[in-house]
Amino acid sequence: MGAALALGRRGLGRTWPNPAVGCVLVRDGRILARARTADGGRPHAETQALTRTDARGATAYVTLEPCAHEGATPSCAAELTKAGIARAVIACRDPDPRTSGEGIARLRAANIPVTEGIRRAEAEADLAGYLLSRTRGRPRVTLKLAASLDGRIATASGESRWITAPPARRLVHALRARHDAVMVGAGTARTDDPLLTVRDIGHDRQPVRVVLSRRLDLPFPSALTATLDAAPLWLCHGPEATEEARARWSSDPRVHLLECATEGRQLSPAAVLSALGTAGLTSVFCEGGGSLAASLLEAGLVDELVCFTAGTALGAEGTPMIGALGLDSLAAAPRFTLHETRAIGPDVLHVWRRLPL
Ligand code: AOF
Ligand code: ZN
Repeated sequence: MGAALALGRRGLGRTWPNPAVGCVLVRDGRILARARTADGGRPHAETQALTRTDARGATAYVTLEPCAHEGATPSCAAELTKAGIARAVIACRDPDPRTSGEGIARLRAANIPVTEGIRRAEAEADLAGYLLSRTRGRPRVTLKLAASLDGRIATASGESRWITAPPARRLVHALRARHDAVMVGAGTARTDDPLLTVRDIGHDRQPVRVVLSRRLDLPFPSALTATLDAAPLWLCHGPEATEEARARWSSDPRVHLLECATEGRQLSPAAVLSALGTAGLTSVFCEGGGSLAASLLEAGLVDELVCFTAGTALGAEGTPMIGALGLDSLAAAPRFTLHETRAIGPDVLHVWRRLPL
């Protein structure tokens, strides 16, 4: 199951809207075949592993319950049965209403013994994005913050690039690659003119780039529009976006517009995430700015915080990494538990998670 989990993890950011599942077929203590869900979500892990070996009498280790629904191709539960496996070991159940226990029931009905729950916590952590999108209709949200040791992301003059060193920036690219999408607010898109692509780590698949702009008044052209062939661009806007702005952006088929409800003077973070979930995203890596970070935190929509801290101080006049939260008591403050601490070159990484995942 460890091998299946490791394999599944390699599919993160590549299989949406489907989960990144890993499957290992074993007989007499030897691995016969292994596979993960293919890029784009099909074929499924089990189907692929089965094409690589004669699995008669084998034990199938799968990180997610095999699917039970028949479509253009038979279900994985049916494929495993047909292949003559002797036993199945499953880490966690699939909440997809078409499967949800039915995959396991079908295997058992075919007299295949099933053991479930092996390394469940790890599988649920790896598949958290998919599980959340199925159970709550929204992608998992990772909020990345990179700041000085006094929590500032820019000087008073607005200088903000390169607070952290190259090793942290490389890790950020690896993290982008493991998510289905990278997301920023309009302010960041305007002031930083970012690319939001994965670069310099030998990666071949780009996450979707999501920009929130209530009025759809983003600068044009920009680094984002110059790189539309490299990675898709999805713009979340409010009902107040003018016809002219909508027409300008929707004239390019590589740009996808999503209209979302507004809440006061900004887009509703819950509405944005629900639109992104409906569009198939299972995980989003949010890279700022401070006001988007604040509105996600305020709405209780941050599942993981990835904080890079650099050994520098920018002072009270610098821009804080999180905007106003409007808290009136400490008890109302969002709380996270520490998951990981690591030195990254000269910087420090803290990963915080909201419990339960
Ligand atoms: C598996 N193995 O590797 C994956 C599964 O649109 P479809 O037909 O591909 O079905 C999508 C559903 O398949 C998805 O919601 C989830 O229930 C399951 N994903 N199942 O047996 C896999 N990726
Ligand atoms: Zn399947």
